[in-house]
Amino acid sequence: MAYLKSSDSKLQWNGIKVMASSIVGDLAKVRNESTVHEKQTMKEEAYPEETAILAKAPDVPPPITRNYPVKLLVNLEVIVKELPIDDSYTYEYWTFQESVPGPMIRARVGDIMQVKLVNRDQSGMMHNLDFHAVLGPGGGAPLLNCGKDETKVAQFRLTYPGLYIYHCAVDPVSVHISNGMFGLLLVEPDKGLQAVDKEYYLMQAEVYTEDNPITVDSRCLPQSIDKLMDERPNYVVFNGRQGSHLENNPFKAKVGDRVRFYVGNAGPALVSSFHIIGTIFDKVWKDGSLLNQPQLGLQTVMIPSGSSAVVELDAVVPGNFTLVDHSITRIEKGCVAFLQVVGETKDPYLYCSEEGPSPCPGCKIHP
Ligand SMILES: [Cu+2]
Repeated sequence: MAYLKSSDSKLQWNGIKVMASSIVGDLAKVRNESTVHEKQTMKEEAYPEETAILAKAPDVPPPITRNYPVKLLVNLEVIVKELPIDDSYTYEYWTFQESVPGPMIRARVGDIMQVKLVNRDQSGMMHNLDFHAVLGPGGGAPLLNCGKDETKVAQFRLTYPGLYIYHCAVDPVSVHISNGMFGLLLVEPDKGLQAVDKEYYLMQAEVYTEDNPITVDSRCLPQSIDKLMDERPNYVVFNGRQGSHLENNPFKAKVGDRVRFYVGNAGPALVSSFHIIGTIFDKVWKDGSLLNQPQLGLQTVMIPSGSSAVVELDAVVPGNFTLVDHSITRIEKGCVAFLQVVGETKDPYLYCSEEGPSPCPGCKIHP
C-alpha cells in the first residue's frame, strides 16, 4: 500500500518508511547522490516542522536558506471568488487562496511536504490537488479529494528539484484548470539557487467564456464549455487577467539587475512560446528541470501545457520590455505584460539612433 492513512498500522507505516528510504536511495544513485541531501535518511518524525510561505503572483516566496530537510506544512483553501478578467468583465474563478494563479510554494529537495487542503466551495463541487512534483498515483490527487467543507491532509517527499505545476484534477480536469485551479511549486536543489536581484512569478492560462454576462445587471462572464471543448479560448492571460502587468503594474528592474522569472503554463490546451521582446534569455532551465544545465542565449522558450521554465536575463538597457506568447495573435486575447527597466546603460551603442524613439499609435507591445 503506497499511501498513508491515519488507520495504517505501525507495521505498514514502518514498511512505507523503508520503501521510501529505498526509493530515495535508488534515485540518489541514479543522480550520483548530487541532489538528495544525506539527512533524508533520518526518520520522518525527526524532521523539524516549518510552515510554507505562500506568495501570490507576481511575488515569489523567499529563497530557502536551510541546508536540511523539514516537514513543510502547506495549507491551501479552495475559495470561489469573482475576479476581474479584463477592464470590463469579471469571472467566477475557483481559486486556491483567492488568487489566480494559486500561491507559489517554495520547498527544498528532500522535504516532506504536508498538504492540508480545505474545500470552502459552497456549491458542493469536489476539488483536489495534483502536484507534478509528487511521485505516486494522481500526483497526490486521490489522497486529497475534498467535498464541501471537508479537509484532507497528505504527505509527499519531494525527490526531484525543479519548478512544477500543481492543479486541481477533479473530473472534468479541463474545467477545473480553466477555472483557475493551478499554481507553481519550486523545489530547490540541496545547494539552493544562485541569488539574483529580482524574482517574479508568472503563469499563462486560457479562459473560455460566453460573449455576454448572464444578466444585463451583471459583469460576470459565464464559462463556455463549447469553447473549452473546441480549445478556442477568448482570453489567454498572464496571472489571471488581461492587463495584470501593463503600464500601471509592470514588472520592475534596474539596469544592472539580474532578473529571474518562474514561468508556468497552466493551459489547459495551448502551448506557450514565451518571449520577452527586446531581451535575450541568458539562462533557461527548460521544462523547469533544475537537474539539467541551463541553456544559454535563448530568444523564445516553448512551455507545454502543464509545464514550466525558469528564465534569467540581465537588464542592460532602460525602457519597456514586453512579455508575450509569441503565438502572437494571443496578444489580442490578453497575453501581454511589461517589464519596466530604469537606469542608464553602460554601453550606449547597445541601442541608439540620432532621432530617438517615435510613437506607434495603438501599439500594445511598445509603450
Ligand atoms: Cu477543482
